[in-house]
Parts: sequence; structure tokens; C-alpha cells
Amino acid sequence: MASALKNLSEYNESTLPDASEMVFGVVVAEWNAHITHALYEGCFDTLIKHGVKEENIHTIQVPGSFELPAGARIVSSKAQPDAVICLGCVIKGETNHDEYICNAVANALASMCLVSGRAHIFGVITANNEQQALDRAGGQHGNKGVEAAVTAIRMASIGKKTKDGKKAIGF
Ligand code: RBF
Repeated sequence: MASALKNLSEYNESTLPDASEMVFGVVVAEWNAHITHALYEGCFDTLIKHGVKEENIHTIQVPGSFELPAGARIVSSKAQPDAVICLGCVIKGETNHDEYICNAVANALASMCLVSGRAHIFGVITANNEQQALDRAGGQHGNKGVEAAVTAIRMASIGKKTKDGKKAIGF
């Protein structure tokens, strides 16, 4: 299994485009806050590291992961960001609630990408237990918030290059 072999948050920093003119919305779910706030920290630090201005990071906290798409709508209309990063953590319990929440959020964010033309990054940890979540929020499997920020910068750059009229983009 790939994730057991390497820290997926490792990436080649030099290949990432300059993000100093980019604007981002970040939506963070409060459920499992000890996990989601670690994701947010990784995400925020990564955006700043790649030149994003602090005033261009618009953050909203929503109650749970199910509210992430609604939060994304709100931050989109407030800030007109180049991409929206959604961070949450859904941990399996005794019932199937996790499947309903994860499916709803994944489907909604995918639809919002297509309808709005703006990248919505799925930064939701879907874990079978708390340890799996901790491992992916700054633990042995890296920090999914860092990965979400990297993906957002890449997608925002693709959007901007499309406007530049470039013929081959994303390479
Ligand atoms: N939200 C999360 O972000 N992560 C969870 O693990 C989570 N578990 C939930 C379990 C149950 C049984 C319920 C009813 C809600 C849970 N929520 C969780 C909250 C959910 O995302 C949403 O905030 C509420 O359902 C209100 O719409």
C-alpha cells in the first residue's frame, strides 16, 4: 500500500508555481477539531510558504464536515478565491453515518467544481479510527492539509494559465 511506504506530504517545492497573487478560501470543520486544526495549520503554513499573502487566505469554520460545501459557497461569494480548500475529519462509528457524510461532501464538492469552474479541494480525512486520522494530520503519513494546499496552488495556477491563453498547461 503506497501510503504505508512514504509520507505523502513530501513534494518537490521547486516545481510549485508562485502563489503570491493567489487568493484562497479555506473551510474547516469543527468536529474532531484536534485533527482538523492540525490540518488547517499544515494548510495555512504551506500557503504562506509559497508566497500567499495572509490577507488573501479567507477562512471559515463550520460545525461539521457535512457543512463544508455550504461553507465553500459562502467563502466563494465573499472572497472570489482562485480555489477553495475544504478540511474535515470523519471517523467511522458504530453506524453508517460516516458514509452518508463523506459521500454527500465528496459529491457536493465535485459538483461545485464543475458548476462554478473553481477548484474545490477535498481535504477530508475519512478514517476507520482516531489513530488513522492522527497519522494523516501531522503523523507518520504526513499532513493532508499540506497536500490540500499544494493541490489548491496547482489548480489555481492552471486556472490562471488558462486565462493567459497558454496552449499546454499543468506540466
Ligand atoms: N462531522 C464530522 O466532521 N466528522 C464526524 O466524524 C462526524 N460524525 C457525526 C456522527 C453523527 C452520528 C452525526 C449525527 C453527525 C456527525 N458529524 C460529523 C456532524 C455532521 O458533519 C454535521 O455537522 C451534522 O450532521 C449537522 O448537519
